[in-house]
Amino acid sequence: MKGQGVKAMKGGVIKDPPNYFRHVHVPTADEIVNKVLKRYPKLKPKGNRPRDKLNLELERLNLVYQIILDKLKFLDEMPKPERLHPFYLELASLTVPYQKYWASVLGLIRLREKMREMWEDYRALLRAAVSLEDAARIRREAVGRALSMVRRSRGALQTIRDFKYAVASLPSIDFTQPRIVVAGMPSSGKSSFVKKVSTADVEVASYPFTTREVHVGHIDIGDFKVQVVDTPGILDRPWDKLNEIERKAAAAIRYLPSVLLFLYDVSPESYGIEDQTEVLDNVLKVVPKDKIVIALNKMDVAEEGKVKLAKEKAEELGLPVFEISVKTGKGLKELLEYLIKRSVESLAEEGAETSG
Ligand SMILES: Nc1nc2c(ncn2[C@@H]2O[C@H](COP(=O)(O)OP(=O)(O)O)[C@@H](O)[C@H]2O)c(=O)[nH]1
Ligand SMILES: [Mg+2]
Repeated sequence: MKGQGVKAMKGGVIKDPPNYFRHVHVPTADEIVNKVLKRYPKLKPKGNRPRDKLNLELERLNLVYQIILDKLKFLDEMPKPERLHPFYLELASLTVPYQKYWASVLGLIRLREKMREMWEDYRALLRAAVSLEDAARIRREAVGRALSMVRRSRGALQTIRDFKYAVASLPSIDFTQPRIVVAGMPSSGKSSFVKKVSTADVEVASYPFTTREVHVGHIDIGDFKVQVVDTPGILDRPWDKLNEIERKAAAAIRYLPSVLLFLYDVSPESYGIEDQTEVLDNVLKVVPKDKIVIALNKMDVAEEGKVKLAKEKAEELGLPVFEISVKTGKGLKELLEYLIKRSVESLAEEGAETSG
């Protein structure tokens, strides 16, 4: 080993894996082969002397190996799984198991090393060639072997590409900063809440296996940048109606919240409180109870009976309850202060756990 390829294994936790992966280009095998086949025939001898023709063979050899090794440079940017938060590993693994991703990276790093050695060997052979025919034969063999190695890497490259796209399509979450996750039935006011309390632009991302958009907002408060994350179409369906993959995707939500806000919609048009409580039960399946906070939303048009039922449920569970209206702003300040305080405390506890 010449110390190359080791770079990929170094480095700390990657803060924004989707963004990181979006900016690395992972070529397909065809892309590499086609680039070689396109550039390689364009080389012409500098003159007509036998020496020029011999040089041409050397240049051809070098060009082919340079193109391939250059295309494989991305390997140095591929993070080992330990550098990705389990939230990303678990979700991306629903597309490509992260072990398979990493095995492919390591396999290609070994192949690249082998290729460098081959390049050196063939260069030496070419310099020692006894005739032009001999040189051409060596060059053909060197190029043929290199290209067939690339073709055999098709699967490994595709695996890495699939993993890359799987991570790149996930929402950007900074796990070193507090996260407030918002759950509740459709139309309970989740997106409205995220938009209302966020100071900066709200980013739109996708969450796997739902067609709906996830909104991620931010609240800057001195030392911290609190993230507010919407969860549409994930925990709001009955658990037994989810397929296995959706269930795993829903379970990965457990990594997200420093604190989870569950919204009850208490307006006349809302779903029944019992149906909404089923969604809360789903939340309780994946998120620890001590991270959950309840708010009754749409108090500006509240239906008394619903308020009573929802409050009873929260009290029965021993969870904190707030009464708010995202529309008028009523109760939002108190709730937000509480959520921020709790999320910062919870982050400190996470830190204590991971640093032992
Ligand atoms: N009256 C009233 N309407 C609200 C309130 N909060 C949200 N809404 C409305 O409820 C509807 C659904 O809100 P939305 O944020 O899209 O819910 P989501 O499906 O949980 O993301 C929208 O028409 C909102 O304007 C509220 O406090 N009072
Ligand atoms: Mg929404």
